[in-house]
Amino acid sequence: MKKRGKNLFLLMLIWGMVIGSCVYCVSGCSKDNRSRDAKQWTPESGRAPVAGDEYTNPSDGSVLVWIPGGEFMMGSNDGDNDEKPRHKVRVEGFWFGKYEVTNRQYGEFLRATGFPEPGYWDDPDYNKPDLPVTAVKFYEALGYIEWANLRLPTEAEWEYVASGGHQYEYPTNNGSIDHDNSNFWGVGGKDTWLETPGPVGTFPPNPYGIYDMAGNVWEWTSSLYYRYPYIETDGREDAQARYQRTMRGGSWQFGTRYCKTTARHHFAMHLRYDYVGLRMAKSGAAPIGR
Ligand SMILES: [Ca+2]
Ligand SMILES: [Ca+2]
Repeated sequence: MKKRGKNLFLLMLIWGMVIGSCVYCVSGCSKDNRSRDAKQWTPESGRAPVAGDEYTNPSDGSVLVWIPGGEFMMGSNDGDNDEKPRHKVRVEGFWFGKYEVTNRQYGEFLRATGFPEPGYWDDPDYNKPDLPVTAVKFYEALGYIEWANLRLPTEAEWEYVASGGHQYEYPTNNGSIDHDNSNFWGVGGKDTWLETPGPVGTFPPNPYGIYDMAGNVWEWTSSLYYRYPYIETDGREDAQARYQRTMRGGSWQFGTRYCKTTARHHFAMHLRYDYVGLRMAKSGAAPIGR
């Protein structure tokens, strides 16, 4: 009886291990499936987007990544005067462009609307389909977002994503910057572009899965160039106001200090330069695409 009891115990132990393994496998597989499913989100899914979800905008093909809302410290007390003071800002969840807007996308916009071509549109150093569109005036960016049913990110949203959830000094994959993770002035490593932008998505993405926030082309934001603290409701998000607009991230023609997460730059809305492009965003409160 004693031996039979021992065998029974061993049998139950083995059976328990088998059942446990199956449960673990099933739950693990389910988790993997959920992760895969979560990558693509549509309005018809009937669920709220979660971190890492991607949505492809039907108008212009922009791939947007869901950024969960939260608080972060905006600005820097060690940077330029316009970055001071460092202060807490809260942003709501929103969609943010995975890539800078490309020439391919901008070409669709031009054909659909008859807007004037941006600068360098006929220059082979700038006009390849996978390069970011450059030399776009702010007013032309407004035309693009209306056509695409999207918007520009606010300065706070841009910096929130740029900080990578880790208060990164540079908006890169690891918080530091070099020619293996960004296209800024000069060449080296994977950065082979001395005097032009490179194809979007060439370098590793940041922790949110976003490409080319450091360098390549500057990106227009919707925000007027006001002093800090950033207060969304103080008039700086007035789309009709005529004043300097803020751009972020540096470009192929600027050094690393301009690529910093907190660095701010600004231009008048009617100017175009061959190092200024744009990136899309979309609010998440209302159902997408309606
Ligand atoms: Ca370069
Ligand atoms: Ca950029």
